[in-house]
Amino acid sequence: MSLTTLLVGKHVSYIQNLGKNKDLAYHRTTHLRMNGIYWGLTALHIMGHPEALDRDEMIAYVLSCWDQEAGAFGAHPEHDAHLLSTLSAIQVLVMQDALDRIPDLERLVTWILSLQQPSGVFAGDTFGEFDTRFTFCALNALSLLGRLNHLDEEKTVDYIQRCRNFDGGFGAQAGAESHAAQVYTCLGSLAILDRLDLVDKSALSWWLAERQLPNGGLNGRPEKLEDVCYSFWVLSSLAILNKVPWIDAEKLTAFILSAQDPDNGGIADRPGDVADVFHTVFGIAGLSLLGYPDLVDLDPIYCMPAKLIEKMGLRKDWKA
Ligand code: GRG
Ligand code: ZN
Repeated sequence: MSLTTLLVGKHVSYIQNLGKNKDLAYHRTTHLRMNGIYWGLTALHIMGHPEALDRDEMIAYVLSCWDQEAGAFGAHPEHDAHLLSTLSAIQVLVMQDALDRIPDLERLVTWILSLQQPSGVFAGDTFGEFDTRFTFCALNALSLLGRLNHLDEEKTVDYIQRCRNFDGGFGAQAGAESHAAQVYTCLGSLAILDRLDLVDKSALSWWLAERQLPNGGLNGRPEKLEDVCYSFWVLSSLAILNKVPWIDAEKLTAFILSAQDPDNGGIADRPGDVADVFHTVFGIAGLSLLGYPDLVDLDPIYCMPAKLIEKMGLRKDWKA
């Protein structure tokens, strides 16, 4: 079957059904539950159906994941707090216009700041694994909470600069190879801090444009397979650099649409694979950044509706 349009109705019911089928996979993914809610809700927002999931139930779930000992959010009730789930919880509360429901904002800000290491990078939790992903989560969260002014900006920027490679890209840690998802987290972090002057824009734009393969899909680094989620990691980075036209939009659109499940909805990493909510949101996000008809505009840094980010006074000037 040739898939040439976005099956909005199918994807909305796919997301609505995610929490209903409590099978083995559901129970094995508790550590991703909060992220999953953010991914599902964001996809619904982009498709213009933000109310397809119950608001009160969602807010109650987020609050049930508050880790009283840490003062931040876990992925599931009784789980330890983590930056990944904390950012998702904050993003969900922003999209539900319920930021004021955070149990203790001051403790939350203190917890996020406490994860910064002497080098400037952030750890994901108190166990100490560090990565530029977590730096981005911390900056994004502090920015949404209006508390960026508490951050040691110089130290943060220093570490991100140490992750910049000869090809213009960025890796997960200083010395690690460039990877498109880490490019997004480093570029997004620098964009939030208004420090895009530190980026080799020409080298990085070329590296990102070279991620497109003859089948239209994008990969995350040289010699790797195409994958729908890079439609977001690569395109959002190009959007931050004002270079989306460097990708062949028609071919990428066709690739994303071909990875849809025409029966049950959802989008997979590539055609023929099983759909999941992660690839569903990042496929739809990619289509929004490509200007696909009738989708809500997405902010490429925050991966939330542009209008919402604008209303919070956080939208950057893309013409700059
Ligand atoms: C607000 C959108 C948003 C995100 C929050 C958590 C986070 C910040 C970003 C995650 C970035 C990241 C590292 C995503 C993983 C992407 C991915 C497909 C990794 C797989 O890497 P490999 O090496 O796969 O297994 P390849 O494609 O290289 O074979
Ligand atoms: Zn993927």
